[in-house]
Amino acid sequence: MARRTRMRRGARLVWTLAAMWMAASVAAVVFALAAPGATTNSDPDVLGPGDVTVTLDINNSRFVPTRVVVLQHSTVTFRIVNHDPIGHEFIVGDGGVHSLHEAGTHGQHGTVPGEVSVAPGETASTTSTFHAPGVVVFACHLPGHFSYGMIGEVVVKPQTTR
Ligand SMILES: [Cu+2]
Repeated sequence: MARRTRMRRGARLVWTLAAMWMAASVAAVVFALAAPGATTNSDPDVLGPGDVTVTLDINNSRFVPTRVVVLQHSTVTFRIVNHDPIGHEFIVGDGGVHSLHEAGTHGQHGTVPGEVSVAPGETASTTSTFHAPGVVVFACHLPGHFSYGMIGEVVVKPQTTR
């Protein structure tokens, strides 16, 4: 009986410490957001940081726009609106991803983040997170579409501090 009480006290201590640690973490995050040096984005043409949504239209086998600019560490949901009477796909990723899809015979996309098929006249969405600054290409790799010019870029800008 006494032993069980002791164990309960021990468990309570662990929970108290956990609660104190979480409270300290929240305080640290709030401080970081408010402190000078916090990430800001004053450029209306640059999306992010955080979760953002971008709508890309497909007209006559072209993406519109062909350029999206985001701050690094942004998670972008691409909403792809296919206005064409034929199917397309949206694939965003590094060179290896595009080589694979350009050479391969993949069918429908939709399970891998950053890859989605879009049926004629339909809208589809996929989400991808961009951490490293640089340029990440998006494209459609249905036969002939890439070489026709169904390509665009996500420009990932480094986060700056004020
Ligand atoms: Cu296409």
